Amino acid sequence: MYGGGYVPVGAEEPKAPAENPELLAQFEARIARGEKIEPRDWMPAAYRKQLIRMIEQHAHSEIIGSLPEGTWITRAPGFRRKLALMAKVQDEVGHAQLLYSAAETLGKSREEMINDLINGKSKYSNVFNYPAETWADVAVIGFLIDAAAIVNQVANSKGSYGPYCRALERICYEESFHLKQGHSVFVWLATGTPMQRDMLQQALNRWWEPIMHFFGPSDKMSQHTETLMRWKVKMASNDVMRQQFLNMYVPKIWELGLTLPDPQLRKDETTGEWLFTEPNWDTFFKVINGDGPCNRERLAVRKVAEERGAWVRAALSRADARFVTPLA
Ligand code: FAQ
Repeated sequence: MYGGGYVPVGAEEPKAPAENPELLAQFEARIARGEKIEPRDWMPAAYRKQLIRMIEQHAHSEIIGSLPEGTWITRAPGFRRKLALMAKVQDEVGHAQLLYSAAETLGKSREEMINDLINGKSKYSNVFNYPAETWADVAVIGFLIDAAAIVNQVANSKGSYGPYCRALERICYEESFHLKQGHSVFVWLATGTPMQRDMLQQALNRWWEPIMHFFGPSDKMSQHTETLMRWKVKMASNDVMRQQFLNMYVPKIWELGLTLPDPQLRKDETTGEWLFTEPNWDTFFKVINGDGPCNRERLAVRKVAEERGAWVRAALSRADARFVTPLA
C-alpha cells in the first residue's frame, strides 16, 4: 500500500492529511529496528517527499558534476590521465542513472526530474557551480570532492530506504576509484615542479570554501536534518560529516606541505573537534539558488543536451511501442 501521493513541483499542494498514527508508529518501529523500507511499503507522505527531494538533488549533482571535469578530457596531460578521466566522467553519469531510478520508485518520473533541473526548480550540489580553471582543479575535485562525497554516501548507505541505500553502496565502490585517481593527480602536482605546486595551491585556495559548504549549512541552520535523521535517511548531521572530512583529509593536505586558506583551522586536541572560520553562508545560499559563477552555463549545457537527445528518446519510445504492439 502506498502512503501519501507524490505532489509534482509547482502543483498546488493539498494540505497533508494527518498520518494514520498506528501506521506511523509501525513505520517508525521498523526504522528503529534497522529494517529497510521498500517502494511498496507504507510510508508517510513527508518521508516520500523528502527522499524524492534528496535523491533527485543527488542525481542532478552527478550529471552536472561531470561537466567541470568533462571540459578537461581533451586537455588532460597524457593518454593514461585522459583515459582515467573519461572513465570517471562516464561513471558519474552512470551514478545519475542509478539515482534517478531510485527516485522513480517513489513516484516521480525521470522526465519531471530533468525538467525541474533545467527549469531551475531543483537544486544540485553547490560545488559544481564553479569553473575548473586548470588541471589542478581536476585534482582537487577528484581527491577532495570525491572524498567529501564518500564521507556522506558511506554513512547514508546504511540508511532506511532500500533502493537509495543499494544505489549508494554501488556508487561508493566507484567513488573510491575516483578518489584514488584524484589523489594520484594531487600528489603528482604537489611533488612536481614549483609551477605545478603553485597551480595546485591556487586551486586549493579557490575550492576550500565551496568544499566547506558541500556538507550543507551548519546544524543550527539546517532545515531538514532533524526529520531526516529521525527517519534514518541522513545518518549523520551536516556538522558531524564536515568534522569527519576535516579529520581525515586536512592532515593529508598538510603532510604534502600545502596550506589551507583559513588561519583559524586547527584541531582542538582536548575535544577532538576541528575549529575553523565559519564559511560565508550568504555566498552558499546565493550559489545554490542559481546565482553562482557557473549556474547559468551548467543549466544551458544540460538544456542543449536534452534538446539534442530528444530524437533518440522519441525513436526509443516508438521502438518500445512497436515491440509491445502485436503486428497486424
Ligand atoms: N548544495 O536542511 P539542509 C558528488 C540545500 S554528489 C546545494 O541541511 P539536507 C559526486 C538543501 O537542499 C554531491 N544545496 O538539507 C561527484 C536545502 O534546500 P531545499 C551531492 C544544498 O538535505 C563528485 C537547504 O540547502 N551529494 O559530489 C547543499 O538535510 C565529483 C537546507 O539544507 C548529495 O546530494 C549543497 N551542498 O542536507 C560528482 C548527497 N547543502 O532542498 C562529480 C545526498 C544543503 O530545502 C564529481 N544529499 N543544500 O530547497 C545529502 O546528503 C543532503 O541533501 C545534504 C544537505 C547533506 C547535501
